[in-house]
Amino acid sequence: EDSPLLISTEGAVRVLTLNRPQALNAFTTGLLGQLRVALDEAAHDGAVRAVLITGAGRAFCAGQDLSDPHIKPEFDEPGDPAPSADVHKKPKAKDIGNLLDHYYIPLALRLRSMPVPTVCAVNGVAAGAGANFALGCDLVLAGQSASFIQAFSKIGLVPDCGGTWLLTRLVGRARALQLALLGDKLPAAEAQAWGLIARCVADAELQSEAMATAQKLARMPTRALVQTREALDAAMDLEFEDALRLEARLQSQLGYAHDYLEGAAAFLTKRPPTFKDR
Ligand code: T3D
Repeated sequence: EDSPLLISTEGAVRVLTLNRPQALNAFTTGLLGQLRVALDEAAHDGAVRAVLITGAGRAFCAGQDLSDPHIKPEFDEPGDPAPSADVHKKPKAKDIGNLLDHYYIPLALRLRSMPVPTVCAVNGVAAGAGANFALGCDLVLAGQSASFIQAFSKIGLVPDCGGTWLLTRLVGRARALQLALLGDKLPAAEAQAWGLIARCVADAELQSEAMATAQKLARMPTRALVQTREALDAAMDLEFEDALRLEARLQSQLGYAHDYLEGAAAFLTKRPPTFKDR
């Protein structure tokens, strides 16, 4: 069988492609594990200066693979097709918390703390954890036919993979509740209008636009970009003065780094800069 994750490199951009198109790239423990290792490798490879994540086929990712043996409910009586009100026929609870502890939480933390910028090219539907994994990337581009679904409520779960944190910050409480309670499909154009994602682009241009964005980020001062992400996230929970002090602390470190000296010198001498800090 093909690998559930394709890994390639274009210049300084590491490209990760979810590759289970027959199941809309739904996350199995195998895919989740490979994704985390691939992000680790990109984080530790000094030649990588941006990561681009996308999906193969018509979907980006349908979230947790509900047929994965780690999650599929078991029934007391073999062959019982559906859970019943009868307590003796209830499905045995699978330990979903365990799946989150071992796979989703480490993956979401890894993504959020990448030492390089991350771009997501959402090429089709992104549902459940697939949507929130995409939204965890720094810049999210989506094709016009793509959509976002907080599918959790429909199967009796709460948003995970950072969804509660991300949605409230990205679109505010009212829209976060609308998405999370109803679980309806939000088309990419609306997702852009809501501020859930950075850009909705024509399907035919998605991959080239996302790659151009990742290549542009890869040429920029990586350390400053990553500290910008950290400062923006921290600012949501800081008093104004504390945000000013955090900015000053980061600036005083960056001010001594190679990239600032290079950036300022290149500007003053009217030549293109070459950044290298990570
Ligand atoms: O353990 C835990 O659950 C904890 C972790 C939770 C995190 C989560 O992500 S929970 C949310 C899980 N995801 C979903 O509930 C979404 C389920 N999928 C859908 O609602 C729909 O498939 C879509 C709206 C995403 C797309 O609809 P559509 O009509 O374009 O495609 P389809 O026909 O429904 O799906 C195509 C195939 O993919 C189909 O297989 P088949 O019939 O051709 O053999 C379908 O079963 C399969 N597929 C889609 N999503 C999943 C899946 N198989 C396994 N798991 C899926 N999540």
